[in-house]
Amino acid sequence: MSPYAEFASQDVQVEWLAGIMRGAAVQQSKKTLGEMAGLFHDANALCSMDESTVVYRVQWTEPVPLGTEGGLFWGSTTIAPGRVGDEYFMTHGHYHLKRDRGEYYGAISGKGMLVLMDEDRATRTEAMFPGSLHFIAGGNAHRVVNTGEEPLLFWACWPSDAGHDYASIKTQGFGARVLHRHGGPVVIPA
Ligand code: PAN
Ligand code: ZN
Repeated sequence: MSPYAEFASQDVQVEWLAGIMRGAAVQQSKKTLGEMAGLFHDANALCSMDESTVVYRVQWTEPVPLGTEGGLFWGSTTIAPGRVGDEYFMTHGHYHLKRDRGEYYGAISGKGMLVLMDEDRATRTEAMFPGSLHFIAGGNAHRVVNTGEEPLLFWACWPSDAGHDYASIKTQGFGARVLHRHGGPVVIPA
């Protein structure tokens, strides 16, 4: 049987502008400040904050089993506004386990930066704003930073066999951080 046959019976609806997915197949997760310890550079600032604060939420659907070659996953991410010290709320960030797998991000509301890092740690950013579309080429670690005062919402589409390598980011970080300086975001080499 085709690995895609089951998808015909899935029933997922989206509210595009709200980033909400509905249906039995929809999965969701959230990441709190406590779960992100070690990712922000100012550990003291983090200590003085409520560790149950939700930094971002993700909803997604996996119409084929994780690891299936040729399928696609679809989801939304909403990052709350906020900072840990001078560092904006952001996603954990990851490489794909299968390094050559790419991804699309498309921003709906809010503003921020997509931080991209290749395997030589060369790091660059792309501005995210309502309507911005981002092709993340294979081999690039990706993280989104909310530099605004509203939630930052984007949709994403990624290959079902991409997988997520969080450990490399946890241990080595990105080659740059986006920090609040002189009233706005500045990209600082790390
Ligand atoms: C996205 C991300 C999502 C959350 O769906 O998984 O924005 O970011 P982290 O996975 O870094 O916590 C994606 O890039 N999928 O591959
Ligand atoms: Zn990804």
